[in-house]
Amino acid sequence: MQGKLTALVLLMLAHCASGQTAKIETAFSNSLEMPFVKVASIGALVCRYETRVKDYQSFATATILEWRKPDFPQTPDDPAINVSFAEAQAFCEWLGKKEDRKYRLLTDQEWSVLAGLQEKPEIAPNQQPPSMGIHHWGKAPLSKTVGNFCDEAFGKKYRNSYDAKWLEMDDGYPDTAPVGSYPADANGLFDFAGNVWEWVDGWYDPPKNTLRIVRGGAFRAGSEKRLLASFRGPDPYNVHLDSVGFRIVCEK
Ligand SMILES: [Ca+2]
Ligand SMILES: [Ca+2]
Repeated sequence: MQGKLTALVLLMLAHCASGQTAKIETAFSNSLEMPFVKVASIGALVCRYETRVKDYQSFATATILEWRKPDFPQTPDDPAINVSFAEAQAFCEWLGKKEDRKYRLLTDQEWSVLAGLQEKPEIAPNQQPPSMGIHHWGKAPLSKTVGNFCDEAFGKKYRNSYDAKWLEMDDGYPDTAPVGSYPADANGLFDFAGNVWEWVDGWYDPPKNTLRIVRGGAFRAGSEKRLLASFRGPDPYNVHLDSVGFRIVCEK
């Protein structure tokens, strides 16, 4: 019953958020009650949420993984952060074994398709041209409802301790927000733009293949360059950052 209610609420939220009559249904919820939606453009089931603290805690507890908490408070529904690329992959493997399903991260190319970019896949991620006019949330102007970015709420809290340019608007959250605090995008995905950067599968710098990729912007992202949908954050596979989490895909 609770699962049905959750699906109904998500459907209503997606409906209200889009302002359109497009029907976005949660295809299924897994054993951690992570809701997935079928996204036709990439032929996959994509989790509507960034992986949450409570999801990742289940993995950390089961595998006795040491997991460093951030310097700011988070609810169980906030996105899991301080998770490396390797650990995000390990979460997918653990969950897949537990449920006899196949989970993985989105690929860098899939992310671009979901962001509405028409990139040439033969061009390396670090050579892709900037998507001028297309931001993580699309072509609409920046507003406080497009997602959780580096805004005045961030500025008020970190003004003396963090050297960043913040946006002249207040989205209400200085650091991470509980997933689903902002409207879903046209695919039914929450926080695809902002909140936390998300690890994607692929190499930033082929053929050297030394760095992994994060996409989508985060509560620490405020510069014009980092708000473009084409922007990739290059990071080592084993780094732990308090603005980086991940989103998973289910293949079966
Ligand atoms: Ca914010
Ligand atoms: Ca995100």
